[in-house]
Amino acid sequence: MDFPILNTQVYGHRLVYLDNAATTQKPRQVIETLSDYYLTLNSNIHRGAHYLAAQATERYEGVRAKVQAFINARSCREVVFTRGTTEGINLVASSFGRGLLKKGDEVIVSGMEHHSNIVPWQLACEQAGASLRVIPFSDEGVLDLDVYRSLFNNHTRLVACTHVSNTLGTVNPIEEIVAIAHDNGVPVLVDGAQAVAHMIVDVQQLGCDFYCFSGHKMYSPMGVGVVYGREELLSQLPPYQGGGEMIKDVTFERTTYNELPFRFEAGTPSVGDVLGLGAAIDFMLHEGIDNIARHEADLLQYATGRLLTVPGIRIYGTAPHKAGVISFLLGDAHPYDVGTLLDKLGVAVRTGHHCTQPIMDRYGIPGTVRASLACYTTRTDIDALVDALNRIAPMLL
Ligand code: 7TS
Repeated sequence: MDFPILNTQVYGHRLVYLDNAATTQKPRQVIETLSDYYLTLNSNIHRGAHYLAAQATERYEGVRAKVQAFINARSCREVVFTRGTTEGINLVASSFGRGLLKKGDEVIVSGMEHHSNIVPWQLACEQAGASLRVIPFSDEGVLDLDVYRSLFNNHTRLVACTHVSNTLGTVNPIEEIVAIAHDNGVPVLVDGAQAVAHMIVDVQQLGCDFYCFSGHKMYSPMGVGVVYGREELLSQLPPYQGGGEMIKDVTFERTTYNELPFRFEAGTPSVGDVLGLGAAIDFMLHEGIDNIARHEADLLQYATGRLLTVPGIRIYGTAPHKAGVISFLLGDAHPYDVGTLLDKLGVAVRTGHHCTQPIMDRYGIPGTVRASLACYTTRTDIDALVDALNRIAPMLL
């Protein structure tokens, strides 16, 4: 593994990067793929008659096939490139809202969603005259599936739920959540932003209808993401954005739309970033997703145990099935103060509400300090975090 940025020095300390839920760092082969693209291949895709355009198109479509295999979609038609999870959920919410939501309908979301899996649904509901229902969760950060079951009625049109909480680390039982929704004839969108870098994601096994994720949280460049959409459902949705590439024929009277997945890819995509995503998938497959998952599970257990030795610490998110995200508070200290002091010691964490304000309201706290893991995180990094916390705790408690 070669992540050049991890050799950075911060205020005279070795960088200890524990903000992987915000974005992961990039391995050398991803960075080189991106620069090689601009050095040797740059051209627009799907339209040029020339050599470079043909090469770039082939490579771009090659990554689509790679993504299809990576998440086990049935066909490349089910893989739409976006700019990230946020754009992906907006795409589905906007198209689904216009196509399939009516006045009085209901959309179920969980109480632990990132704002990007709440606000697009609020916007869609507002337009349609529909409303949101919310699945509550326990103090440990586990969704209440009994309440979830009781939320369904004849007006329920869609369930939107995160695979892994970016704040609590909870891995939600998506297969069960999908099975319950499907028993009620309702499709499910899964926000996979925090899952794809950490576990094998098989959309057919999960059974979900939509699955959205960002490349930049799985070692790829920023600016690329994916919507998986089950073909039967995706083909029923109206286009999200209008423009080049998404059409078959345009006259001033009438436009016919392109086939899947191009119908949802208006305009010039971020070709270099898509190729970078392909390199990131190669990197993950080379490392072995199971190996990554095992490494992070071991580290999560180690980190949780060590953090609990720090005086005054409280961990938020203690579900039995967690990914490598640890949110905590130190006594009554403001999370921002803890984060700032950790930074001065070279330890990069995120502080605040992590774009999950309803979770903070649920616990009655302003925010947390969050350490999040990746495949390159080591026990030495965790020790550095714990040592730094032990140094700053006396200043804050
Ligand atoms: N959904 C989840 C669960 C997320 O964690 C994030 C980003 C998003 C959606 C949005 O992804 P984007 O790539 O479109 O921005 N989460 C975080 C985070 O936890 N810290 O910074 C960004």
